[in-house]
Amino acid sequence: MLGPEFLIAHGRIYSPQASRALLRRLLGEVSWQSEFVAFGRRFVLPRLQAWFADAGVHYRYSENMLEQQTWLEPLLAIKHKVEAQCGHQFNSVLLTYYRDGHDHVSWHADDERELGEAPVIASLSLGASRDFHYRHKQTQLSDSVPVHDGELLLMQPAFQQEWDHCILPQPELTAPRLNLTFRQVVMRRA
Ligand SMILES: O=C(O)CCC(=O)C(=O)O
Repeated sequence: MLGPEFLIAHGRIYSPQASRALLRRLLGEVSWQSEFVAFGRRFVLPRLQAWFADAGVHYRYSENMLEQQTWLEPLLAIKHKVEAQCGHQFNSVLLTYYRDGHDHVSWHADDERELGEAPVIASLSLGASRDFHYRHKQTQLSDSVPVHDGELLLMQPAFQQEWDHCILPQPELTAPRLNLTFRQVVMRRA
C-alpha cells in the first residue's frame, strides 16, 4: 500500500446485523439527491447523495451546493460512535449511495476551502464491498484498498493534500453500498 500513514483502517465498528439494519433504515428514511445545477446546467450524478449538518454549516462539494438536511437520529448515533472510535469531532456527514456497481465517484480530493487546511475525514462503509482507489497527485502512482461492510477508514489531512481518490465502476456488482464521510466544516456562511 502506497499511503498507509495517511489512511488509517479502524476495521469493523458495526456487526453485520447492525450494519444491515442501519443500511435498510437509512436507504428508507433519507431524502436522496442525484441532480444538481451548476453554471446554469443540470447534472445527474452517477450515484445518490445526501448532506446532513449542524445548523449554519454549508458545504460546496465539487461546485455542487448540497441541500442541507437536519440530522436523523440514526445518523447522530453513528456520528457519536465514529467520534468515540477515532477521537475527532465532526459537524456534518456526506452520504453516498451506490445503488449497484454502475454507480461510482470520479477522481477527486476532499480539499474544499470549507474543510480548512487540515481536514480529517472519517469514512464508514455499509453494504457491498467496493475498492477505494487512491493516486498520488504528483507521481500518479496509484493503489487501492477494499472497503468492507461495517468498517471505518480515517483519512488524515495529508491524504487530501497529496492524493486523489475515487470509487470506480464495478459493473458486475448488483448489491448496494452506502458510504458516510464525516467532516468538520470550519468555514461557515450566513
Ligand atoms: O465511497 C467512498 O468510499 C468514497 C466517497 C468519496 O469519495 C467522498 O465522499 O469524497
